[in-house]
Amino acid sequence: MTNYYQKEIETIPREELEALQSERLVQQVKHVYENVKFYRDRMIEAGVSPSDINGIQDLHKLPFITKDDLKDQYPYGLLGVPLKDCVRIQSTSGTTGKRVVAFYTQGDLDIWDECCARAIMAAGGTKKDVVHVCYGYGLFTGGPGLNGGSHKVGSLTLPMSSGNTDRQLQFMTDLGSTILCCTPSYAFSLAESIEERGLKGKIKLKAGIFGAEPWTEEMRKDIEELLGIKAYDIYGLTEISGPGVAFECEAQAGMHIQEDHFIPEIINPKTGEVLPAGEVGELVFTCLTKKAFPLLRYRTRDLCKLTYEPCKCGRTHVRMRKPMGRSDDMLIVKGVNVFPSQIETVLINQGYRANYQIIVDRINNRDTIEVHVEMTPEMAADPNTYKEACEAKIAKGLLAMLGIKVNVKVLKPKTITRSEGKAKRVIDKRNLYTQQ
Ligand code: DLL
Repeated sequence: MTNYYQKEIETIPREELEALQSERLVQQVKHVYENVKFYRDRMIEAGVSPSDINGIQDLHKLPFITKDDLKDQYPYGLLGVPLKDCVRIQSTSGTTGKRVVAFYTQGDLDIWDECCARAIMAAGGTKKDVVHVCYGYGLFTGGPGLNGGSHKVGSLTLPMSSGNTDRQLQFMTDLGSTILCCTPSYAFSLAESIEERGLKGKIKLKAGIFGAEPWTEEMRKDIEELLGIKAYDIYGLTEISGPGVAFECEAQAGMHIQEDHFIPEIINPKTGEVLPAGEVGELVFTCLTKKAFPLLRYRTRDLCKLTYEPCKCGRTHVRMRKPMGRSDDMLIVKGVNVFPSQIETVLINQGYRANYQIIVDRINNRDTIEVHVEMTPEMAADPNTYKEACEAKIAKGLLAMLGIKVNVKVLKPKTITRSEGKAKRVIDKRNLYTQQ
């Protein structure tokens, strides 16, 4: 039996859903035009006024907003309400130059929690469950999002945060956790530890809600088998709220986008043209109900496709398939967003030149990241240069910049192959995205 948190809205006939979206869009456009100078200026520039937006059929008239706009408007330029009405911020993982700070009113948090509650119930969650949340807590949205969702469902919530495997396993076995929420890589790592310690008979897990990074069907199978659970995918991004923008139901055939709150579009990333359903392109979101940080036509850079085919679970909301790649150069390593430009900044600041390579792999379902960089000829000629000390210093700089541990290899000058065209800086051996 399908388990819903808000059955009426989750299974609403599409015609009614579209009418609701139209009504909300008209209100939202008015809200941002009146309260956010950035939107007003952009709309005037594009020759659109709120009276031109009479429903979702007019969405395409609005200009796009990009991550660069968020950077330019940092920190308060996109606020839709007075700061005194905001109660929380969250921020993107491990970045400095590209940091996004998102604001929430209490109402925004309630909606976000409801979105996560829908995801938990779609994974079979009830009041009787023990929801073990080991996404990071703090600025990252994973922990707070699933935590809030679990409270709404009424489940017992374990706010574990990430790391400290011994403690995770102790609580999991002692308190009988039934639903595990974390990145798929951490789920795999926990599964391995459970096996190694012979704890499989002691765990009561039945489901997992895994997201925040790309993962394959093969990895899903491995985790399901090792833990004896059903593994559900969950998608979201800080800019739009956090986890729960879309979630998988028991059909495991794409993630339902919560269309009463977010309108998705798929566009050609080069031209901005809106593409018909079923075509692969960049995913764009318009927030219909968020008040503090209301993004309209936000370009996510995630490539994917949508299907409006009815789903077996009875939910009518459109489904997105797993993201199939990025239209920018962002990597997600160990669940953390990493831009090659950040790595370059650390290297250049420490006196290296841009002769470097980033090698990312997933070995035994665990991400690894290695940076190879050449010494400058001056460093190589200096008898006081110690390779190991240089490597340690770079690794420290990268840890501070990215928040993750990176293996560093400092090489002799001229050892990294020079390219004749664009330099191939990133070698991602993971094959995380399937292209069909
Ligand atoms: O990762 C929010 C989140 C937390 C989602 C917990 C799910 C679970 P950001 O750090 O802002 O937010 O990163 C957002 O992560 O644009 C995608 O590229 C990627 N991503 C998120 N979920 C998935 C997923 C959180 N299920 C960026 N599959 C997004 C593939 C995902 N990629």
